[in-house]
Amino acid sequence: MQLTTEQLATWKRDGIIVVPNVFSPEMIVPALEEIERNAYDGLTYAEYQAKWGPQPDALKSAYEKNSDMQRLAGPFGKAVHFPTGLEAVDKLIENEAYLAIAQQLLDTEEIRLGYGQIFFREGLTDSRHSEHPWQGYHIDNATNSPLPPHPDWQRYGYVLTAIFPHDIELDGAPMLVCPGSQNQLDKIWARYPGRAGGMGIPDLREFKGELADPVPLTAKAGSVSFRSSYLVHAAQPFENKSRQRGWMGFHFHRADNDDWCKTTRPVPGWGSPQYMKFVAQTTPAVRRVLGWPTPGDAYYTPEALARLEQAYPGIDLEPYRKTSKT
Ligand SMILES: O=C(O)CCC(=O)C(=O)O
Repeated sequence: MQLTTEQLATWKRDGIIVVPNVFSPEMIVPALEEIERNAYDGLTYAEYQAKWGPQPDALKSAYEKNSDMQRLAGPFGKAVHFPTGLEAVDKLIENEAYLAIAQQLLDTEEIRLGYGQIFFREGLTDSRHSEHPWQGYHIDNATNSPLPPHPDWQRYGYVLTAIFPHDIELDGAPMLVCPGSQNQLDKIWARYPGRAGGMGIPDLREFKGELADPVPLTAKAGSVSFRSSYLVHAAQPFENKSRQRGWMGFHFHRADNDDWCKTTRPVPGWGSPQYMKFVAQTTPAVRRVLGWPTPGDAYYTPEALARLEQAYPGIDLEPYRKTSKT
């Protein structure tokens, strides 16, 4: 999918774009079902609301048994980090149109995955926001980078993507973002120098007239938001408590930033069964994003291919065989 000149100009100016129709309903609907059942202890959203809506106290004591980290994926969240083991969710990264957009924004064909995560909030249980509307503004760079934001945000920042499996409306707690702030961090840094890769603003009102006013990140199912890791944003409460708001996020960086783009999250390591299963079944394009040499690379000798076959049972090595140099 080729971005238009206008989309590229918006990216450069705002540090965020929402691209519609990147994912078809055939890809999104099964992913949403998996995300809901993962979030609600096997229930759909409708079943969860019917069961727990009438008993808020019991709901609170039930979901509070789940750790904060698990709750990133919903009140009863289980799988959180990529590869989640949820088949339709993990497969979202195989959409080549989606990867092509990340490549264009990072201005290189060699992109790498820093991290992937389900992020899910819902009205009955949500408290993942600040008390006042001027609080909570921050950048997310520290999730994958210990280096402070650099003035050249396109070269050294990374891209956080959010794949929307359902519509996000104004009353469903859309994220609030300050467009253009990725390019204005010097003003904040002068007053509130961040720690390592991170930066937070105690009171957004201090930057009135300097940073753009926050705008809500509403979106349609199947669209994807791409934002700079330097973009200032915050969470807001649900206006309508009968809403859920979820996405699958993948964070991409340039391969030549890979040395310092390491996630702080406890991801399933490359030797974990779910990682190995995913890698065995995915596409060469995704393996490349995970750091495998591209098909055609000198790595893929017949001997190396035989070893890969043993290491990743069931893997289709045809794309590597066809182009391997003997
Ligand atoms: O939930 C939101 O809208 C914002 C979340 C957030 O600030 C973050 O993920 O860093």
